Amino acid sequence: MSQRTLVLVKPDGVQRGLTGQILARIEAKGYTLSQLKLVNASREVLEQHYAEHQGKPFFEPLVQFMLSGPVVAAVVEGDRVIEGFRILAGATEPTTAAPGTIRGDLGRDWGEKVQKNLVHGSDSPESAEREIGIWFG
Ligand code: DAT
Ligand code: MG
Repeated sequence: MSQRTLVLVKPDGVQRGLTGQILARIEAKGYTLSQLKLVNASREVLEQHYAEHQGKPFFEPLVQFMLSGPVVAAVVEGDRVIEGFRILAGATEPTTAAPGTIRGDLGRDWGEKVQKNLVHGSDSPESAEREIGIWFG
């Protein structure tokens, strides 16, 4: 069944010039980009987006990182795309993300409090609809 998910290319991905490669992997997999924009996120948007992590020690560094430069936000569509994009992205920690994944091939740890792990992908249909609403209204 066709689904949609929210994908973000985080500030590290945009700053490193990896947006094209990341979007190309999504398209090569056969998923469809249905909405796409480059945006400087506001603190309000980020606090809503990361609401589940409020109160955790990495929350404020994470918000600061996400405010550090523009992000690319996309709505991506396809059968089982929510699960499929998370597999394309790889595990949260770039160092241990499997080779062949976006985070495993293009990311690494940088000795900082925040995981600069290049991309975000929604983790469930409920999260996807909530996050698409936050980023695209
Ligand atoms: P994911 O992005 O794989 O869905 P998540 O939703 O658990 O991971 O966390 C959101 C982001 O927060 C993640 O991409 C990087 C950061 N993060 C998560 N856990 C962290 C930790 N223990 N230390 C530092 N940053 C963390
Ligand atoms: Mg998550």
